[in-house]
Amino acid sequence: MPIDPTRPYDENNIFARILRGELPCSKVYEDEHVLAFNDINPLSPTHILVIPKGAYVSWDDFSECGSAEEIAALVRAVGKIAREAGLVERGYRLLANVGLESGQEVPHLHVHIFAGKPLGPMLA
Ligand code: IU
Repeated sequence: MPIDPTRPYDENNIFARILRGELPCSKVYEDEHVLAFNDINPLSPTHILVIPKGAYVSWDDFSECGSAEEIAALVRAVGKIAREAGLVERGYRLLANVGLESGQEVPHLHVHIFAGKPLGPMLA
């Protein structure tokens, strides 16, 4: 079910539980503000999710309420992860779903990194 991004942050969403260490993940990267892990149901050979450690539902509240440090950390982490995974030469795609019509399923902001095959047109 797509989530409503105007709802308050759900402290028990699956990514909050991963951040608290209550559930495992296949970790790719971590720093003070960011965690990244392999998507459990990859849609491309490389499919990584990059999330802020702060409690943000989507790009909407993050872009409005996130600190400059948190925002910079997320942006820099995405680039670093892609570079370190060797994705730059062939290219990659970033995606952040926001709310109902995007199909966002998990109500904690996540940036998808897709790579490893020709990704085709942007929208179905
Ligand atoms: P979306 O943008 O909210 O649609 O993406 C949610 C993603 O989270 C999706 O690609 C799932 O496969 C992924 N995911 C995960 O990696 N681990 C989980 O436990 C759950 C979802 I639930």
